[in-house]
Amino acid sequence: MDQKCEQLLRSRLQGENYQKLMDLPNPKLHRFIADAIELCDPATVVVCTDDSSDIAYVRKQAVARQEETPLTIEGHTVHFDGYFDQGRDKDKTKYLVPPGMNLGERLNTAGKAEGTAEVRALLKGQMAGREAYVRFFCLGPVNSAFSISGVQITDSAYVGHSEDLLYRSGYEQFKRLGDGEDFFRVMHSCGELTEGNVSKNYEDKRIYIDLEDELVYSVNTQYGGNTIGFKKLALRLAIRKADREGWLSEHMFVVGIHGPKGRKTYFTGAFPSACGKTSTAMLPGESIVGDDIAYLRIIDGEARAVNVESGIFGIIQDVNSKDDPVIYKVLTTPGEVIFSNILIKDGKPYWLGMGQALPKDGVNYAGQWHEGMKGPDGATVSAAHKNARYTVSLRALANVDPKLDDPDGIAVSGIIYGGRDSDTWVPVQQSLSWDHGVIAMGASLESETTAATIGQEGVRAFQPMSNLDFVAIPLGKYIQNHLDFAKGLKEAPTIFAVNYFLKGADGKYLNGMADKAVWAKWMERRVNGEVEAIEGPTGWLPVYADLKALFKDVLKQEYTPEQYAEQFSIRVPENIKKIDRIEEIYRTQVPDTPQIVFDTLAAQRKRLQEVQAKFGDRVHPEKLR
Ligand code: SPV
Ligand code: MN
Repeated sequence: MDQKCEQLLRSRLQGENYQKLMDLPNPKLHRFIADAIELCDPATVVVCTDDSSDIAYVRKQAVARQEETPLTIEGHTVHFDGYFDQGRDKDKTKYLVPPGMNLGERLNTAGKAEGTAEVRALLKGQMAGREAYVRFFCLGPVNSAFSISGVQITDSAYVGHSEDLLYRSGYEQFKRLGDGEDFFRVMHSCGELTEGNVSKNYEDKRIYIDLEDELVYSVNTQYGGNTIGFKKLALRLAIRKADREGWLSEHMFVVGIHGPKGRKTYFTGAFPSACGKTSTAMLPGESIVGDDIAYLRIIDGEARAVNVESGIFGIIQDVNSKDDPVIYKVLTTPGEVIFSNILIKDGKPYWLGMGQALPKDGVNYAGQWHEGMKGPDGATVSAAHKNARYTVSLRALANVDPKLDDPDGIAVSGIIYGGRDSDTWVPVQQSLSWDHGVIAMGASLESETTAATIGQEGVRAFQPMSNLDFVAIPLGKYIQNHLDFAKGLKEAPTIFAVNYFLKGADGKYLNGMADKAVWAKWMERRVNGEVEAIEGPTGWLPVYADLKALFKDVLKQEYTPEQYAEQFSIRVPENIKKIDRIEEIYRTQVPDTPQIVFDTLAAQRKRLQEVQAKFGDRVHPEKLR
């Protein structure tokens, strides 16, 4: 360590905090912490190990500093983000790219030198008078081929507390790293706070990701998706690392679906935010490994996946005792839960779609709230924000999978792609091959926008692999990596596409929320060769009799031939239009698109045109037999 760095750390870190940092003999780490202290100027710095007393300290500070307020139920707290800080801010999130790095036009970038100067100027002195926390985490299970070490310095105890619920502690992992330089770094400050303890200068919010140095800067924001460094910020870094090293870093859940005779089959699934991802990962009766981010590697010729995280930062809207009994129980019984941006009245949390009437006043993300109140932007403020969330450890869930921390992960049998699509895809179908699944399902995914990101909702948007927001390499290369992944496998996982949001001519959803459990069981049977399917132009389709039996078995419901016909008839013009849209995007905006993408889409268009010529615009699967 150079002398200046050494002196700075010695003078700014007191007693055991200095020792804890020095016990990690890593010059790059020391330089990072010294730089952050010098730049942001915190009053004190607390270095946290994996020790439960350090973790408890951060949790207590979150309350002491009023970043969180305790609720009536023991262990529950609420945190509020600012009115204009309620989702991931795509406009304010940029990749810092050095000269010569070309990421294509779709990504939001800034020159590394200018961007770094800009964000560092905003961070300057921002921790003054405040305590900062140095936190070590391990992405993926510790001590495994998947593990990536990460360090974050933040002046938010809420962020630190959230990370304790969401990630595996990584101080000991850093010890194993020795003086290795292969780790992610995150520097975060909430910036100046208002009296209500929210980031005041939200217009100067910046989330800048230095891809070359694997370093993230975040300032003037508190919302988890912008500040919890090891969620989407590290995902972007991991996608690049995976590209270099030949594995996949995905916006995917991992779930074990139970089949007959005690069988368990693992699936990963990529859905854009707020499109049923967490609720699929948490299906009653199934086993959850993770709900948001997965790393996939080839180990001994097998596709293996781990949950990068060990907790859930989940959307709370529509969580109710009937549809989501497992998480509902966690949210209503003692244990560690951080609620964010919900409504509070008399120490009790309320959220939209919780299955009971909401109070007409209380405290929410706009402050003291009453029904009909207008926010600072003139819009009517809803009781709770649509992107209100809960943060819990997966270990609190009754159905957490025993392989959560397995260093070898789980064997992936199926991969599911799903988006919010009101008019095109059938509720569930299986791809014709790995390449077809990657291209016509994953790379062709579209989804209507939601409140998880700031901006207009309900707009159909291109969302390849549900990972577009985070893909930090040229998109064509990212797709090629998926195509190549199967080449290293003895047997590729089966790819499926689901659509929970299909609507009928009357504009009403054709499926209930619970139906996804049936599609999951069908996919499990299919992977294990236990149900037949009908080969259609867009993929293999379920046979009515199998779904009827599964509806009865899983949901104790009748499933009529009319429902099947409406849900599973191929909507030919819509599917052709979709191909036109997707092809146009790849042709005009993704210069490095592999040729096989165009070939696969063209073949699908041809198949669609052929069935259209024979059977018309709506084609019942039975006609295809
Ligand atoms: C998502 O929006 O996809 C999330 C939450 O999982 S965030 O941390 O905001 O990314
Ligand atoms: Mn997500």
